[in-house]
Amino acid sequence: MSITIALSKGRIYDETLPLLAAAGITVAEDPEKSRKLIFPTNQPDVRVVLVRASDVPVYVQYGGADVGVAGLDSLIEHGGQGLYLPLDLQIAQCRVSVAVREGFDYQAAVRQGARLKIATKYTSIAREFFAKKGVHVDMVKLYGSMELAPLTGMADAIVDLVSTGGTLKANHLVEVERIMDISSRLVVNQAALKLKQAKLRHIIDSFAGAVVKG
Ligand code: PRT
Ligand code: MG
Repeated sequence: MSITIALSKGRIYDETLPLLAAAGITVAEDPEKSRKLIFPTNQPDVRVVLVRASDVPVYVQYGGADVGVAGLDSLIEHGGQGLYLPLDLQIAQCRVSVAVREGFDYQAAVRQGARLKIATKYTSIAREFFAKKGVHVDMVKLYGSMELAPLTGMADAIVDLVSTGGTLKANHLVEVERIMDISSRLVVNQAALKLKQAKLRHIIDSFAGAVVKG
């Protein structure tokens, strides 16, 4: 029984490579230089598939992959059904924050009972956060370039991932509230864990031993 590992290109792939190495797995080809979606590894029974970051939980849930690496943001939006999350890998760290246009009076806008127009890809996280604050929100779902929404008057605020803050700054936006810290998790299909226990345990244990705490 072979193992399929779902990863996304970019920071998650890059930061997962050392963890794969700890499990004795090396990918034969550099995915950044290829248009392929399936990559063999040095182990004949292990392969890596590359999917969109937000699709990793979906592939693992439905058994398209046995195991994957996904940001907590993607996992919360997905809902986590059918997934076992044994490890915080401490990689691809960032935070989910609220940001507004420079000069926008956020504190006045979120006074109790107010209405706020939010643009975000992270509608579940945003909805729960503002519900707890008692602020009514009109949600505009976007799939990228959230920063543009307040600049064009389409929204009062955005809820987005922030890492260095450089993207907000370049677009004259300011971070006004931090909602939660984000890192990536190892995601395992619950049925696969039973059927392919030895191989998946090896991956989980090797990853656990290689996590850099911080
Ligand atoms: O890009 P795509 O639409 O395919 O999907 P994605 O953006 O979800 O995937 P990807 O590969 O960009 O990110 C994968 C995961 O990395 C996310 O789900 C997060 O868990 C994590 N991560 C860590 C980040 C960042 N840091 C990050 N900075 N994901 C995205 N960003 C973006 C952010 O959305 C914003 O546009 O980078 C920009 C802000 O960065 P700073 O450094 O300018 O603040
Ligand atoms: Mg991205």
